[in-house]
Amino acid sequence: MLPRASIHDRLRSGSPALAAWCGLPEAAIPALLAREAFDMVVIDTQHGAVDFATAVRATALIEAAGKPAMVRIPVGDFAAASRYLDAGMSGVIAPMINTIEDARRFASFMKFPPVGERSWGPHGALALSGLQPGDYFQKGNGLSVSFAMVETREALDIIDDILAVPGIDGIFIGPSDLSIALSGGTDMNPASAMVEEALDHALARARAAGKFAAIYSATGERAADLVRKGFHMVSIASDTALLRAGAQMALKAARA
Ligand code: 3PY
Ligand code: MG
Repeated sequence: MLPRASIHDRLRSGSPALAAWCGLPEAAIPALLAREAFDMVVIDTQHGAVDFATAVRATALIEAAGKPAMVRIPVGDFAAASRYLDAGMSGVIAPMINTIEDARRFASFMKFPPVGERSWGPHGALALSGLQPGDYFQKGNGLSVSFAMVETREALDIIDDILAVPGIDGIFIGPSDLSIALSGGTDMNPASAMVEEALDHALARARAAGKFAAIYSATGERAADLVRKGFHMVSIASDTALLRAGAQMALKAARA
């Protein structure tokens, strides 16, 4: 198989990337979704039930389909970011980045010196990239993307500072948590007018900084709106949601 384009090149290609989102603890699921027309697959270890070994198995299977594997780490678990990069993941999404210090700590585990302090040990990444160790060290920082999640008022207030942190490649909006924050804890509506305004602002700031803007969407229809707005990457639903929607559709047809 020909080596695939780097994730940076894919995100800069001008054609928005659509990501699958997996939280079930079974590597065969992301492996299957990687064979559909998604551009990449995200493993969610914040709200999903996937352990490290399962995510590593999934990484090899997603890469075997010629797609980049990405992960969302649990809140504050920045050391996990380096471990997933070592395993060969191409991108990490860190939730609840609410201070400059959060963004700096995340970037430090994502990038080798001099940008960050990532420790050497990319065993899976060498096998999957086919690069020699010295080459991987030189190119490594450009082979992976670091997405800082913007999903609170605090993050919105300092969005330009987060985007300016060396080693942060972009922002990833969490519209559900953002809706809870912007409503003062009274509502969960990822498509509210307040969220809409906030995500337009965040997208514009990311573009002005020359960095990537990504966002989660619950449905394909909503993903189409977000693609039209100009997000570089939009994730769609989740393995659980797709499974439930498929089951409900089939049952409805059977009972009609
Ligand atoms: C959010 O919408 O808050 C997310 O974190 C998306 O998964
Ligand atoms: Mg969230």
